[in-house]
Amino acid sequence: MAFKFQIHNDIQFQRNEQFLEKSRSLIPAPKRENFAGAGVVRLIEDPIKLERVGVEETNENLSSLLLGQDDTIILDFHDHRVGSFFIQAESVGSPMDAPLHIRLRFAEVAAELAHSSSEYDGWLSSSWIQEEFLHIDELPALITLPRRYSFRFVEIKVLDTSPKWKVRFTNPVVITENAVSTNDIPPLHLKDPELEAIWKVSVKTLADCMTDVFEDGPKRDRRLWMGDLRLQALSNYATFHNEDLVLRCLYLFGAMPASDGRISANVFVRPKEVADDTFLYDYSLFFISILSDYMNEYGRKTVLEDLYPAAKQQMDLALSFVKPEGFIELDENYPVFVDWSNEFNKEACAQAVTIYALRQFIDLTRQMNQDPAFYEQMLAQLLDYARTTLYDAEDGLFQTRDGEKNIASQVWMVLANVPVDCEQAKRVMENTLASLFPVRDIATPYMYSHITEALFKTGLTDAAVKLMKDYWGKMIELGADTFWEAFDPDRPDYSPYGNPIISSYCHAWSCTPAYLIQKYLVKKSI
Ligand code: RAM
Repeated sequence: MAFKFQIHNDIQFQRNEQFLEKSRSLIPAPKRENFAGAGVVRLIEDPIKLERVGVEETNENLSSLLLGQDDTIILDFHDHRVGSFFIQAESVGSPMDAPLHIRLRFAEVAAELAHSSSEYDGWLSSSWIQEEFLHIDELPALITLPRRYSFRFVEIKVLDTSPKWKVRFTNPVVITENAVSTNDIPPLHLKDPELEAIWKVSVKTLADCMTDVFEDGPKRDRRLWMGDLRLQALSNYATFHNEDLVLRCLYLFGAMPASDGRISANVFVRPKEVADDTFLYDYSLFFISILSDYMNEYGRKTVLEDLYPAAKQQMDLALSFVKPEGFIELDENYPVFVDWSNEFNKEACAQAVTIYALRQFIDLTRQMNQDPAFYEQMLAQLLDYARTTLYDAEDGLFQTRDGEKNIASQVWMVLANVPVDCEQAKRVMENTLASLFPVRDIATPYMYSHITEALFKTGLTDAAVKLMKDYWGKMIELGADTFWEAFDPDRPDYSPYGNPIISSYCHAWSCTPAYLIQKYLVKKSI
């Protein structure tokens, strides 16, 4: 894990109040749903589940359980939920001569409950751990908590009552408030039940990451990231068709670039809209891609007119990194993300992502009736360098300037249409399968998405479907109700943060099978 926190206290941000006003006007009305009927379960060893931790029903009736010091119950809400948790508590026995003291833990997967927060020593703030300690002076009471939680399981441990009385819990309920509900769209029936299950979990993942913005993860980060938004918006066009939420997010990013024009990698919306002082080269460029995808979907000229200047600024800044020979050299204040792994050289990816966004930008420039000549010339230069210096005709693979050939470079070159034609693109991916597969040391669905799309795009459908099943299908086998932020099939227990208690098991950038299945499998068979 090589994430470096960026802290730039000296950077000033612009604030376009008109755009912010527009973004506020697009906040969706939350859809409230109540979920009761949680079962009581216990943790068991289950060799096929994540970290070998599964659950089994205890067949106990919650209201018949009287709990005293050190007693614990685990409630199972049967699926992933994002919302507020409520439960009734009452004292049973002698008068309540001391407060009730409890600990609550919320877990998206059972494995989280097998760890204790005291073991956590990772680089992300421990404050994300979904654990609360409560003193309750008077019972009966309806226990409510101030935060929104992301979970399937709730563990309640009674730290103390008193020897004179015990506590009884009844009526646990979750109230969820997402922008969409999975009931809004009809189920997709596919001949292949494994793909159908993958589609369903993707849609659930996407829905649970749609609140008043497209969040990256409802458990952790809980903010709008550009890289995640691009994939969420594409998946949303294939499912919920929530135009307003995409627009809201575009206007949020467009409203708050830094004073040098760069759009930040993520923004916060509470208590008020603030752009984070984190900048990623590819994420800034994806503002163009998201706008372009939006225009392809809805074609609203007024939106383009509003946001084109910010898109142009991202492209102009990116092009300032092009060296006279035609390659891109970034500086460390503006790193390219591509994936969490730093085990591979990302230089060729930066070249490809620039070409990818530049093609879209030229198209937007034409839609604005402006002259794209300068950008076309830059595209020709970047393409020429990629097709000659970065392409090794001997083995039909792209390389970095120091000769490294990695999967991510091939994938992004193919997605950016760098190969001269479809046949060459297909050969690049065939060569990738033959000499660079299997994927190693990549642990994000984000990169796996792009690999899968490059295989689909070049017509290698069987390989794409296999990868989707081996990756997303494997998460389901391990117990996923929603797809995870990080997963390495070679090391299923791997957490980028050293402990699953902080990992996000419902993460936006993993929702892409909803998009990929629709675009490359469903549409094709019509
Ligand atoms: C993490 C989050 C987010 C992602 C960034 C780069 O903090 O998982 O989704 O976009 O990384």
